Amino acid sequence: MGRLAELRKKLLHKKLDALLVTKPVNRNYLSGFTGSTAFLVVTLRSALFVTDSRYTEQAKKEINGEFELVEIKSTKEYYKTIVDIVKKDKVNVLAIESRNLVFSQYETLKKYLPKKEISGQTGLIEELREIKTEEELAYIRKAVDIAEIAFEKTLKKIKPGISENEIAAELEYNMRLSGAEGPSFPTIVASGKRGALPHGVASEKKVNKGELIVLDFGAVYKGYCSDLTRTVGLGIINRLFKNRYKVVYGAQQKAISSIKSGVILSVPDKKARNYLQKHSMEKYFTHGLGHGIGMEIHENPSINSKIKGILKTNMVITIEPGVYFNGGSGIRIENDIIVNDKGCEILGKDQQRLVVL
Ligand SMILES: [Mn+2]
Repeated sequence: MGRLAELRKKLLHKKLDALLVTKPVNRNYLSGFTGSTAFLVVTLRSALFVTDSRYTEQAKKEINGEFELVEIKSTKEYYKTIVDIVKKDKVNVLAIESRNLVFSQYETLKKYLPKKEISGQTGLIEELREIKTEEELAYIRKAVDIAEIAFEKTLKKIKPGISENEIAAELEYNMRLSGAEGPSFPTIVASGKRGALPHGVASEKKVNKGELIVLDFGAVYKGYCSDLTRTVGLGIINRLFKNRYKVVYGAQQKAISSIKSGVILSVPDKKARNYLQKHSMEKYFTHGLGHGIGMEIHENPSINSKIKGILKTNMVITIEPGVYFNGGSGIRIENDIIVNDKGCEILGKDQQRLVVL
């Protein structure tokens, strides 16, 4: 079944007559359009792709044939297009993406459609996006490969006295050279004590001998993200750090070995947490184990101990246990995982050995 048909099935099931799509990645997912300004109206019968003259040519090339292209010249026409299709297709309940419609737009919609129900929805298209097609999986695998190649190149440049910012710049430059459209998010390089900040974006701090360096980075390829975290040592690394690293790796492996289609979503997080607990490190693991990746760097499903639902074939998730010692150091190891019927496919290199530069 095509994406539009899947969405209509959901609309019917929820007794919604139409959906106004305003979230850019969802618009791209359904229509194929990669530009920055457009919206979709999907009713049970019609599918409109609405944009202005700046994007008409691009849309003609990109959007799939199920959509009718409508060019508008003003904001007023934006609302008129919606009102017209609501009338034509006898829409009573118009769903909106409540996290992606500005309040003033909602108020204007209400004004134009006083007798219609406007239903705020979240996750309609996001739920479809949880399960990837073979094509999407291929893009994600490539996005991981690009990030790995760039990381290997960057390792050669890491020396005492260079700054975290320089390392991040090198890594992002290398990802671009290896075929990335850009980084999936601002690269994290957190060395020494800064490693205790789980999301310590790169700073002016210089890296020193004896420190662990946490690098969290990813590439975008054909609109799909990768997300990897590597912890490396510089100079001589003390036994305490090495032992902690082993425990984090062990926790990652415990979690990964539990992954299989049909498994309850909260299981991998619990496995990792139990393993850390055995080594008295559980209290230093202060975030969820992972998250879905795809067109967005964080998408469904979340992977934590409270989440409901099950793992399904062709979901793509990160597994990233981390421990953070305030005033000390941080260690995180992250790989990307494709769920399948037999278990899973691990993307990115195995991190058993702590790389010491
Ligand atoms: Mn991540």
